[in-house]
Amino acid sequence: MTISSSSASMELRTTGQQLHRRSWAEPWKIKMVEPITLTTEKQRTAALSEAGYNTFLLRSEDVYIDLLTDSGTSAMSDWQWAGMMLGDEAYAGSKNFYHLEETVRRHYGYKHLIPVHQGRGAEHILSQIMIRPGDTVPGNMYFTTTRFHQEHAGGQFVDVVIEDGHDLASLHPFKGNVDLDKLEHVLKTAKRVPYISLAATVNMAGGQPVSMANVRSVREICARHGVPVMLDATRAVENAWFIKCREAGYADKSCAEILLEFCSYTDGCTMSGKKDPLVNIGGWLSLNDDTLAEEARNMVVVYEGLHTYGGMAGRDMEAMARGIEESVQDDHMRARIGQVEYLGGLLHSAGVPIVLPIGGHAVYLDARRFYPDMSQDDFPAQTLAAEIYLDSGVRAMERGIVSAGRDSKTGRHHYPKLELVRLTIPRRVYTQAHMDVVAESVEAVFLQPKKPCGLRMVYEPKYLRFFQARFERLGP
Ligand code: PM9
Repeated sequence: MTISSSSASMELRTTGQQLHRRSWAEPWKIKMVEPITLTTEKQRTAALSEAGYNTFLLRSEDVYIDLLTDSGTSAMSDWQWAGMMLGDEAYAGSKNFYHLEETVRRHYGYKHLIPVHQGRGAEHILSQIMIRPGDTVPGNMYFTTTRFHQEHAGGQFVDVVIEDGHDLASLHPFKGNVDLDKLEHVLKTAKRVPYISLAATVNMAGGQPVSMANVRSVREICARHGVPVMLDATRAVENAWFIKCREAGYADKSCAEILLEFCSYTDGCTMSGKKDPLVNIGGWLSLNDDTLAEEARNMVVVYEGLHTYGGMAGRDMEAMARGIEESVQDDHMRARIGQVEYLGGLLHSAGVPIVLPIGGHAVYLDARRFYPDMSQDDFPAQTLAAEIYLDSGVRAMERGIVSAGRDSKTGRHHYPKLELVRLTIPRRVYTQAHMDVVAESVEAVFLQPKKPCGLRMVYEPKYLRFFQARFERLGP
């Protein structure tokens, strides 16, 4: 197994046996543009202060290059936009629903499709129908909304990711893998485990993938214990690309084939259509079990909408069906992950501390190494995201102690090992030149001679605090 995956350039052996570097390019050209403007430092200082030093609270018109998230920020293709015009906006039984159902079955392989407005809608329904108070839900590292819904339903999340997933120095090619011993232990000792929550890729570990060998073993172990495997398939196509590039025996398979095999080891999935499937809104819950699917359909009408639209317009379902077809193309994935690697490569060669291997949807900065003297209680990653915005108008996202929130029982902060800032790349939106600008800004912040003192939280919302918390600067 090698760590090399798609790189910003590939090597071709010519007839003269000389090695020449050849670049890849995106498999699309630009038909419509959206202007963005660079603000002054004075404007950014005012905007950040008004936003309480939380990049989620900035107005997008005050942002130059928006790397807050890859969620719902993709550019749709002309084929997807054409599909929008074919929206069948019937309340019940829209033909776009049946197209989406058929597409999800063909590419993800699950029997039942319950549409929802976005990923957390699916997490809510899954948690409510499967988790009982006192249950334990093992997972390969927490995700904010996923853990929230598990705990809200009375469950307790237990992290069973391999130790490498928490280790910034590890170059393990599949840092998202489940530690099979930890999983066995939970399955043997917990009172009741409703399912294992398996994410591919693992967002909070740095967009790190899970290997096919690992999901196969997870399946075998869970089957022995009679416990279903529920996949967070939000970025499972990106995961498939990493398997193709890094796992023996998969180089000649397509992303689509790998995705289908991966999902075949799981019993259902939650999906935020705002990521891999290349749309601005939408999601679904898939289940193979008929009884569970019936329960989910009963519930979706209460919280999302009828079971043939689940909060989406017909045109949104059509755009998502078409987005899925485009997302599983190898050429798309090569360029998508190639762009993330391009940015990561620039930063790494400039000596900026990032999570390695470079992940699927984002480059993650190690905030502790930007500010080695800052206590985690002073929010280093939140501070770093604010400093990057001040420097250049680039918007990033905190993925450290603020995102980790508080223990629902003790009320104390969770102290995650990883204190990261995420530079998340929207799909098909920015060019390589934008990535150059981002890298220069982050490097400038890394080299700043005068370091900030950190932040103090002055408003903390009850749930998922990272979205709306407000801060003030410590020190001058
Ligand atoms: N992820 C992200 O920026 C959206 C905002 S942060 C909560 O990474 C996974 C792996 C996600 C995810 C959202 C959801 C929830 C579930 N699983 O945002 O509700 O990365 O569509 O999906 C964000 P929705």
